[in-house]
Amino acid sequence: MPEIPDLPAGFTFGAATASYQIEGAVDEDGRGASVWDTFCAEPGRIKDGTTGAVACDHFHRYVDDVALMKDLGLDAYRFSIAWPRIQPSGQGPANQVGLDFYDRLVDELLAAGIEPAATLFHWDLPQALQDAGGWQSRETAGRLADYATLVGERLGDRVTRWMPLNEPVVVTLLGHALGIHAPGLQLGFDALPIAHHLLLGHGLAVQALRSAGATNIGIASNHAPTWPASDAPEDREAAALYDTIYNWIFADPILTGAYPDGFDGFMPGPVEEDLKIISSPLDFFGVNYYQPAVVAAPGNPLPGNAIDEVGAMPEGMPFQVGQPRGFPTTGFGWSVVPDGLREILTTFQQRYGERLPPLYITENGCSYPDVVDADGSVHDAERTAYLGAHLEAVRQAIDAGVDVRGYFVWSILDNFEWAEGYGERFGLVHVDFATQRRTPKDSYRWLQEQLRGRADQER
Ligand code: GBH
Repeated sequence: MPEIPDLPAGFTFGAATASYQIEGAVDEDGRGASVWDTFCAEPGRIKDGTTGAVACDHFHRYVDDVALMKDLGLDAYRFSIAWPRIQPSGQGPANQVGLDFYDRLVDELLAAGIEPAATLFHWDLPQALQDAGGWQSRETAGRLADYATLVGERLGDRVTRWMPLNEPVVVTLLGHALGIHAPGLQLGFDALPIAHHLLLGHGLAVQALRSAGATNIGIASNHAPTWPASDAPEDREAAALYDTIYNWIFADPILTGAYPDGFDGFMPGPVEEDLKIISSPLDFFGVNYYQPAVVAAPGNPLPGNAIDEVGAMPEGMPFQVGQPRGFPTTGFGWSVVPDGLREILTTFQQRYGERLPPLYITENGCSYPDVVDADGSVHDAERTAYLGAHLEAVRQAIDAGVDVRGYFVWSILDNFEWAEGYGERFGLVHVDFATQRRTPKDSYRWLQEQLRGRADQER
């Protein structure tokens, strides 16, 4: 069994989820439709044909779920607020009953001694806003800010960390360039303006949250160290381009107020003015990490494990993307490369230096097919090893001088894994979706023991 490495006193241990992946109750308390309800209803979009209509039924079971988190010993819990519960048609006054759910959840967490960390947009855009152009429209950025004001006013006194956006790169790339996620558009490079509108929405929402009295504001942004498939100059060039598009067109404008060279020209609107908003100061920057990307020039060999996204890259792209070979893979087929986490954290430190606020790992985790034994136990030794190794990578980054303040496991519960449906299980707790029975896995027991050990030490 691995041990959690020594991490600074006050280091935050949390777990993360997202509304559409766990809540269910899609028609309750006035919730409007989201783009994911629509997407799931389209044949062929979700691997197993499922939807998030019930998911973990967390909307009704949040009290039990918070009890599981408390028992585990978490310091913090990152959840997302379903925008269509707060504004069923995407704009206008708050649906108070919709807000009530999060009010109850936040109070339950606080009573359990767990700090609530809220994401505002974890991909469930109100369908009415999509009908009006979604993230292709600049207006949507302003709508995010209005929504931020409503939740900030209601929950700003109790939520201890805020993230307006989850993974703008994934919304841009999978949602609008490749069409694997809602709203299922395949715009290729014409998706770049989506990135700008998301970033503008982020900046406006940061300002709106502050005006509403919320404090401690950041982002949860997906990042992948990007490795050329070979030393050939064309592979290095292709990798540098993908690195810019995947990582730096999102992080640079937020942290430096400028797009990487040459990208301003692809962005719509008064870009210089917008960048001032986009770079509104943050209290922390959250990195979601899963695995590095390996990139080759078109036509060159790409030695890597195939992943869906690779197959989905349209013809004529200036790069081919895979993931590193020679590493173990998760049940999902994702390469397990803990050192990639150390690498991306130190890259952030080197790239931004003094301008970098404290970092959090806002997501990291893995999916394996669970086997539930007759006695109800789930022996997920791979997950325990995965978490131990990634925490060790965090410690190495800290030793190298990076200010990392916390780590959130994805996820506390098995849940609706987007286009994969229920086939991929990321939880520390097994969910039997037929009965909604929750079973803590061995990795949960391991983490519980480790966190207890830490708490005793800090006493
Ligand atoms: C996160 O996304 C989400 O925030 C969360 O909702 C989700 O359940 C969780 O992770 C697990 O999937 O084509 O090079 O990007 C993760 C985003 C995007 C990371 C696809 C892995 C594959 C390689 N993922 N990516 S690449």
